Amino acid sequence: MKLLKHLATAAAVSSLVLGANVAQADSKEPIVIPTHNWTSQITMAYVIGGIFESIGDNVSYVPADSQAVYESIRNGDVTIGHEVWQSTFGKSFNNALDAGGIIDVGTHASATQEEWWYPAYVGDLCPGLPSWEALNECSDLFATAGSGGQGRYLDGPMDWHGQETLDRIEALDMDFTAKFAGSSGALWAELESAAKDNRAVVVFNWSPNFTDAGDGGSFVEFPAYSDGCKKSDGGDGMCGSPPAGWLKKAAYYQMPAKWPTAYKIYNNISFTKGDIGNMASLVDVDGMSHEAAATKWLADNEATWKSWL
Ligand code: TMO
Repeated sequence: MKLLKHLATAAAVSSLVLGANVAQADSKEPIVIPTHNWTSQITMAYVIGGIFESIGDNVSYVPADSQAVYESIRNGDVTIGHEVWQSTFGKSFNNALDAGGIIDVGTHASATQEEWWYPAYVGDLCPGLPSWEALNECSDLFATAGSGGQGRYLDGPMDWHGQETLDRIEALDMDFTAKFAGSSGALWAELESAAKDNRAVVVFNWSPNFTDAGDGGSFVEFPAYSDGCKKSDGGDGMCGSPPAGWLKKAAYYQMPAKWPTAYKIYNNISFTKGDIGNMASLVDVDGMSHEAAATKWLADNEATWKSWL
């Protein structure tokens, strides 16, 4: 009887405490943040890691495949996915959502575009651009040694698009071949080499990116995207990618229970087009390391990120 009363009191006290909303402290286990193969994502990993460390949490970084990572988040091997680009990763992310174990933590302020892209001077070489039909009529300008007389499109690394580009070229019956770049750096090296010779070039690119500033360039305009138009989604493949795609944040479903304060902050985090372009530019234009770029971004934007705490 006395024990029961005691228990009842303890329960009353603990419900009082819960009612007062005293938050559970974050786990000291590291929050695992993935790094992929493009600049803003890696810099942003260190920016977000720095924000979590500012509240006393621990973080670790793990290089991860940009498609397989959603399965790793679902399993808890990786805690967050902070740049889920609609066109390139939407399918892997949605598959993980359907399977369970991953949370959609909302979108960044920035919209995204991922598409075939050419530098501004190429518009003078092929005046019908940005239409894809005009590009196709100029295909011989884009031929390289080894492209068999067809135009050559330099796609991103294979883990980004798989067969999608080849499907599109075939569906639209284009006079182009695709080559996969070994890294995003190979895309920028090709742009630089082509510009030196005033040579026509078309590569995969995206926005926000460092190329939003500078000499400029444009995305090729393909037939409009609609849900399901890609071949891999069951469509005919005769379409471009979304002109204003979303950029989402993903998290392991146990993050809110295990790191409640970090999760609340993560929920508030929202980067703009300017923020993300800057994270890329500090590395790809200014030549900083990703870590140094993140440190600089945090120092220059304290008012922004402290408002998320
Ligand atoms: C996912 N990416 C930004 C490389 O298109």
